[in-house]
Parts: sequence; C-alpha cells; structure tokens
Amino acid sequence: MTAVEEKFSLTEVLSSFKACLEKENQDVLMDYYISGWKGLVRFMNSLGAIFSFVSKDAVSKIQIMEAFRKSSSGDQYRSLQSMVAYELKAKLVDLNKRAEHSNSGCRTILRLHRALRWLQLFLEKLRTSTENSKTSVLCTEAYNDSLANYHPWIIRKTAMVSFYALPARNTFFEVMNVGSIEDVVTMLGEAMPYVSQVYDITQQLYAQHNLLDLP
Ligand code: 1Q0
Repeated sequence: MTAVEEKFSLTEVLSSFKACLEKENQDVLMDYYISGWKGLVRFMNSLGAIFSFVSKDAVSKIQIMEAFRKSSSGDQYRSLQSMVAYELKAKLVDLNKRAEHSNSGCRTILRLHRALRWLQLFLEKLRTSTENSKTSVLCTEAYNDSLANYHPWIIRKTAMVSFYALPARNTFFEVMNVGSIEDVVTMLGEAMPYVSQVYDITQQLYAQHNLLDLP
C-alpha cells in the first residue's frame, strides 16, 4: 500500500463536499464536487467487484465532467451555477428528449446529484444504526427512497441483488478508515451537514431552472 492510499479515509472524501461550497455566494465548485465523487468511487471499488456496474457508470459521468472542465469552455464549468447558466444560454441542454446534447453537464450532474441523495440517506442510516443492523437493509431503504425512483426495473433488480453482497456494518466502519465506531459516528455527524448543504443548493438550483427531470 502506498503512503497516499494509507492516508485515504472517508473523512477526506467528505471534506471535498465541505470545500465545494464557496464562502461568499454559496456556489458549488465543480472541481471539489468531482473530487468528492472520485473518492466515493474508490470506496465503492474497495467493497468488491460486485459494484463495478455502479462504479463504471459513476466513472463515466465523472469523465464527462472532467472533459468539460478541460475543454476550451472549461471556465464556464467552474461551478454548478455557472454551468447551468452557460449551458442553458447556449442551448446545450436537451430538455425533453436526448438528442444532440445527450451528455450535457446539466443532465450528467443531475444523475450524480440524485446519487448524492442516496449517499446522504445511507450514511445517515449507518450513523444511527445499531450493532444488529443489516447494511443490505439500510442500503435498500436508502435506495428505494432515492435513486430507485429514476431507475428502470432491470437496474432496480440488479441493484437490489448486489446489495445482499454488501459487507457487514463493522467492515463498513473499518473500510472508512476513520477510527473507532464512535469516531465514525462523530465524523459523520460533523461532515454530513455539508453534504446536505451541497445537495440542497443543487436541488434548489435545478428546481429554479426546471431541470429536475432532464432526460
Ligand atoms: C456501497 C454500495 C454502493 C451502492 C450504490 C447504490 C446505487 C445503486 C445504483 C445503481 C446504478 C446502476 C448503474 C447505471 C445507472 C444509470 O442508468 C443511471 C442513470 O444514468 P443514465 O446516463 O443511464 O441516465 N445512473 C445513475 O443513477 C448514477 C448512479 C451513480 C451511483 C454512484 C454511487 C456511488 C456511491 C459510492 C458510495 C460508496 C460507499 C460510501 C460509503 C463508504 C463506506 C466505506
């Protein structure tokens, strides 16, 4: 294991979501948002190959956003707010049906945004869980209350089956690399409000521009 991998903990990943929020105007900064997701994908990969169908999709969405950031219009993608303003003004978003702008930044971030809601629900359940709680049940409940509403039957089915392969609660806490269970509970209690804030601001931004149902 390299020094960098050894240091890697969920605390650092969640701190990206804190760093996302620009102090003055509460803009959600894209680079930190992306780096938060990259960290989450690393955690998911460490849980085993069974989740590769999930991580592949997350990675492809991260790559779409990185490409926008590196493109000649990269500055327009500095924050979620500037991206929405730019793509809408330049008519770069397919609003009703996927067509020539099938992978716009707006629709790509919307998918990650919906997944962030799952993460929020799941980590909150984990934080308040007890020794006997089953991670597959916590994960299924969080999924049914969030992402499942946007997934077709076949994906829902595959997701549900894969949740049975989730490691036990203790393993989850260990993989987070934060410390004792008490440390994890404290860390989540401190970090999750920032994730919620990023979620709420994004939700409001998308609602304001009628972007919550982008195809
Ligand atoms: C921890 C177990 C992970 C469980 C993840 C639950 C979500 C299941 C989602 C199933 C997604 C299936 C793949 C394809 C979906 C796409 O069709 C869909 C829509 O996109 P599109 O382009 O077809 O319109 N994509 C999505 O909905 C985006 C899904 C991204 C999910 C990313 C989830 C990443 C989560 C990582 C968290 C790691 C664990 C955190 C806890 C750490 C504790 C050690």
